[in-house]
Amino acid sequence: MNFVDEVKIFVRSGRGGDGCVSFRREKFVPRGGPNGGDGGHGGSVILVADEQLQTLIDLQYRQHYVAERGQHGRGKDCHGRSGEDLRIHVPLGTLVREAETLELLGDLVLSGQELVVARGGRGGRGNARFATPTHRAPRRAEPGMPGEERWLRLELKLLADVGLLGLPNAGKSTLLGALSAAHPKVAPYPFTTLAPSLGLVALDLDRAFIAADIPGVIKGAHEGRGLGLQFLRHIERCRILVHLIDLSDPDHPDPVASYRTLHRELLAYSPALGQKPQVVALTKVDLPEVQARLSAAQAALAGVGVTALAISSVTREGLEPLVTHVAALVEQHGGSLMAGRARTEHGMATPQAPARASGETRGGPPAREGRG
Ligand SMILES: Nc1nc2c(ncn2[C@@H]2O[C@H](COP(=O)(O)OP(=O)(O)OP(=O)(O)O)[C@@H](O)[C@H]2O)c(=O)[nH]1
Ligand SMILES: [Mg+2]
Repeated sequence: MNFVDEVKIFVRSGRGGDGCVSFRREKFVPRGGPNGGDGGHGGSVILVADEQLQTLIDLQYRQHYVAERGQHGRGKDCHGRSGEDLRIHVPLGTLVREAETLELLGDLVLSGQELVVARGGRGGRGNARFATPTHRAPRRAEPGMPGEERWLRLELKLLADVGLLGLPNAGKSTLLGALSAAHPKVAPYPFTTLAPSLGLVALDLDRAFIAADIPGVIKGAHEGRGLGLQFLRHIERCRILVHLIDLSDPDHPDPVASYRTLHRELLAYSPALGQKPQVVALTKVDLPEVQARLSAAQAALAGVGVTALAISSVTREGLEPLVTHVAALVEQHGGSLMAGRARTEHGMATPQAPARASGETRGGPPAREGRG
């Protein structure tokens, strides 16, 4: 699979170059004085959020990142060259932790945002710096400071406002395809989606939100059944969840039971996720068998306090009310519909890109990952 959302890497910054002890020696210039140059500073290791990347896959293939050291100072007041900083590109939404303690060092959420994870050592001062009117021939210079090194754990949590949730085959990917320009793979068998993808859902020219399609969740997923619950991490940042229920699913005829199953899995993963506002939608209402069971299902769900909308991604029935409702909830819960637009303007979530790059489908050609 080409979608990687957790990696461990080692970073080390460069040490600083040593300062130099040297004296000017020239014909006709007696006691020329100290001229030892400073050492250069060591390069730092810096993580950069890059909107072109969708996964951490590049970092899985290379684990060690070592920045250049600073050069030593030399005589004749020559300062050593500073080491180059080493920049590591990571996708937006990458959480950076100290590998051992799991202490959070940073969260890279804005395009171009940088985080210094290992600071380069300072270069030592040469003896020219230590000359004073009373001590004119110092024989003292500083050594360069060592660099820092540490193991980091990087964890990708996609940035989306809305998460699509449901049993396998509920119609999540089809809905994302109908609402955005994304083209997630759709097929009439469970677990078509193997990795999350994003799509930008535009309300009008100025307002949009980002929706995430994740693999289906089944009963017992918290014990590892199906694809497990690991993908739920990608909807942890969502403000709103859209829970899709398919009334034509022969294995899950009872919508209340389906609703409860998923809700229990959410709670098993994280109570916070279980408490996120949910919009429930009954899918595939273009099918006659669904239509026949629609009002009974809505009544049953209302009985447990759930208002269920009815939608069809094929005929687009109910899609507009769904989007308007979800957008209003995103704003009510502190989200900004402008943010979605800002992110497109910066090229993020160009709707097709994540779907293409994340290689979310089974059996498709392996998606190639490139670094911008
Ligand atoms: N008639 C009809 N079929 C639909 C609709 N939405 C989805 N389907 C079909 O339902 C099947 C499953 O759709 P997907 O979008 O792949 O479902 P999913 O929830 O993403 O499934 P997983 O990724 O496996 O969890 C496909 O055969 C779709 O064509 C709909 O609104 N109407
Ligand atoms: Mg899918």
